Amino acid sequence: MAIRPILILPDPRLRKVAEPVAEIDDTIRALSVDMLETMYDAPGIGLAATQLGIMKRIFVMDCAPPDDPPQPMTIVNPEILWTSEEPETSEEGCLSIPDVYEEVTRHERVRMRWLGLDGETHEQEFGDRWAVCIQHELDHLDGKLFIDYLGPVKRRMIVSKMKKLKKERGRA
Ligand code: GNR
Ligand code: NI
Repeated sequence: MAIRPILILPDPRLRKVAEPVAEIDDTIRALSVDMLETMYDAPGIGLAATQLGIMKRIFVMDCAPPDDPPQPMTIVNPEILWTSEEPETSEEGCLSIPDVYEEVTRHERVRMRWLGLDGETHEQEFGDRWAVCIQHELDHLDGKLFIDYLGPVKRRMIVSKMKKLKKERGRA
């Protein structure tokens, strides 16, 4: 098990489209363990392989409320089958854009099909934070970030801030 470094914006790898996973093997199982460990350490409620520079369609999430037992999930080759008409706006953050939080409007509920680590196809409807997290992570697998939903002025300000942060971290 290992905590792996998370890519920070701007990084061209965060803009790449990830490739489907051909089969669940030991490499994928080991990656899933590292991704969950990295996510909990951060801490975050989700993490896409793209954020570790691995261009595979896999993400992990645990959106259980803080006082509830953990509910880690590993999602491989996700497909959105249905989204609710109702929009829902909530504040989002991203481990690849540290300390930036902005309101984003997404679908309130989603129905997703995915491949589990058990090798089985799963299908389930999600709401609340799970629905937000799924849409955020799926965007990562397609090279999208939540700042893409903001206006150009705000987006450019955030990119400048992250360039500065990376420079400071590099010097430290
Ligand atoms: O930890 C995270 N919190 C979060 C809060 C609101 C909406 C989305 C997220 S996902 C984020 C972790 C992350 O960057 N996943 O890609
Ligand atoms: Ni993110």
